[in-house]
Amino acid sequence: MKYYITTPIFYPNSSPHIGTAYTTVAADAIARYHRLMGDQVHFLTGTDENAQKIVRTAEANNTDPKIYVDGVVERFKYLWRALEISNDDFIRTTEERHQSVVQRIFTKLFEQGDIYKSEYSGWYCTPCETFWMENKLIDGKCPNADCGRGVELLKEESYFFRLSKYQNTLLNYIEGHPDFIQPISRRNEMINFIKGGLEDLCVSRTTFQWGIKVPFDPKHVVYVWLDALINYISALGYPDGDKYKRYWPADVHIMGKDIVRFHAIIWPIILMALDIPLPKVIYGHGWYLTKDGGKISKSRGNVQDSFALIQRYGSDAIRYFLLREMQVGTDGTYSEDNIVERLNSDLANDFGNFVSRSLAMIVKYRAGIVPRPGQDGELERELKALSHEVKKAVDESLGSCDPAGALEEIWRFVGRCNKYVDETAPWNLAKSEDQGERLDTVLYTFVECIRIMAILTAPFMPGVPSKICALLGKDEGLIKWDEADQWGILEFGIMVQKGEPLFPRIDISKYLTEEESKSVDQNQRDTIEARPTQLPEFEPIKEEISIDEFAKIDLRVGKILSAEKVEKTDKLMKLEVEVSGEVRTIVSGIAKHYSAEDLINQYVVVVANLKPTKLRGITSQGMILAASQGDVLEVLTINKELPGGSRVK
Ligand code: ME8
Repeated sequence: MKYYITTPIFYPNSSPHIGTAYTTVAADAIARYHRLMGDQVHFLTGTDENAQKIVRTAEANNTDPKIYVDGVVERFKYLWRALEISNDDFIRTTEERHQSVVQRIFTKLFEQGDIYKSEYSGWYCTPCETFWMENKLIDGKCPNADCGRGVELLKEESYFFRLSKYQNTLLNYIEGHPDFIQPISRRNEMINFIKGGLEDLCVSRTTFQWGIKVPFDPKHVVYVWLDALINYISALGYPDGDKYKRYWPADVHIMGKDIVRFHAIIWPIILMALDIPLPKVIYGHGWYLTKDGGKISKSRGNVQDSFALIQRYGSDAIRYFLLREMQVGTDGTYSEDNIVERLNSDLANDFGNFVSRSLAMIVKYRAGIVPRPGQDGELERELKALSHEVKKAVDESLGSCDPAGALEEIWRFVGRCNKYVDETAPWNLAKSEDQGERLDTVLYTFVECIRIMAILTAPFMPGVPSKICALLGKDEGLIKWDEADQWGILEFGIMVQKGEPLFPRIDISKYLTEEESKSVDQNQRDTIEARPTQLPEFEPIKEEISIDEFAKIDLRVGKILSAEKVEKTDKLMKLEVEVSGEVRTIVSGIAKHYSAEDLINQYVVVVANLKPTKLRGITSQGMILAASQGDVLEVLTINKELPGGSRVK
């Protein structure tokens, strides 16, 4: 079976945050689940770059929009890697493969009369990239519940898309397809909205030039939402690409509730006008709010550094928290003490502890060798019955985009397994000789429970299976979704290890402010381990260059012959460096990090054709390379003794 899932393409006007991470992690868990089921999955995410707000942000940063977005897009990609997002493609709307499809569709819709030229006179909210008619504004401000910001008056020649023409067809479609918009609350909102009447949509702008040009009237750029929605098919190579033929229609577009309207109205109408099948499901989840109830958003400036969170708690724990805390159809509350609470209770105490406890008992009572089980008793039969129930419920929840529901079910199983340990009390069985076979059954059941937990949690916490498989001395072939409610899979006689705890407990007092930590239960403060430090803020990657441009830089190995600090500075070091048989003077800003003795006789990398420059009256004939981040700096050295002058390329 093919399965095509998408996230929204996010605006790269600033770094990704917990909200954008939620959508992407949720889509990732669903994509991973389908892959485990054996489906052929295509998972798309990306960035929405042709927005007016991008122009504004770039201007505010005194830079060109493309250079600006290139930097931010790197941060998106980096966060997705850190969160182990398994997307198959990443589309940027500044890519030619997207732009050409948008132009083709715009032209087609114009030629068939669905797009026409007129004049727009009304308001525009740049943060929401939305047109508003005067009568919709609230106190002259953007009526979006989560916005309320100032709007701007526009009066410009524009192209319009005939939404009104498709109003009834769309309404009939939604009413005839109860699963099309989910959950039901969103579906009802959309039905009411459409019944209120659809007006034709302004789909081009002339007051700025950043964006995709209307091919037959290039003073217009395409309105960002018309452009953005098309990503779901342009990325597949619409209309002739193999991927388009294989994967369209999408099985689910997942997004936050703020943008369901665009996906449930504009997008289906574009597709209807093009005579293309509609996506099967449009799923609008809730928002992550702060403890005070405000939406986490870039523009509100209440965004947490997601990189630091991952560094602090680990990607699996953050994924677990995000997916568990947002209940279907409602909003979730994000706070760091909630993360710590979930991590310590669900992951460290319930899951991690079961794994370590049970493996420790196998090590202790059977020298780490998984014993041959005897006959099942009542408790084993109960556990097995529960595993069937849980797997079925997890399949249903993930089938309806409800990761929190799925995790709740899985933790019902985890909870039952912990209870099984207490009920069977292996430490008592180990005391009496005639209970040997019973103990074997219990210990064998433990490893089967661990195997099942590894399978069930794999879509949510992709780091877990490999760790568990290593403890069981198996490879990841053990993770088979079909076997999540099968028993007797692991062979007896295999050797297991106790290993490190899967999820070390976190000492919250180390991370929370005093006031926050007061609100957390005292018994959570005992700790085994705390994790350190922040992940650094990386500089964005610079504009792309060609290999020829790079080849202009002549890098050579140089040998440092002498080094001395430049007087009256604390940063500069004067070096005499032998490069290609000549001795050069190079002034370098490394004095805070190195003493002269550290440097002498080191082989370093020199930019040999850099124009000489004067620093503190000394002519510096080149530069040496060093890596730096924050306060740390390290000069690049070459270990092998290559003669000074060797090329570095
Ligand atoms: O709307 N809680 O991009 P965007 C949960 N480019 N999810 C949140 C959230 C929060 N607090 N804040 C943001 C756009 N999100 C358009 C989309 S698609 C063709 C174009 C998530 O960068 C949620 O998925 O403003 C929301 O819909 C999306 O980020 C908005 O991202």
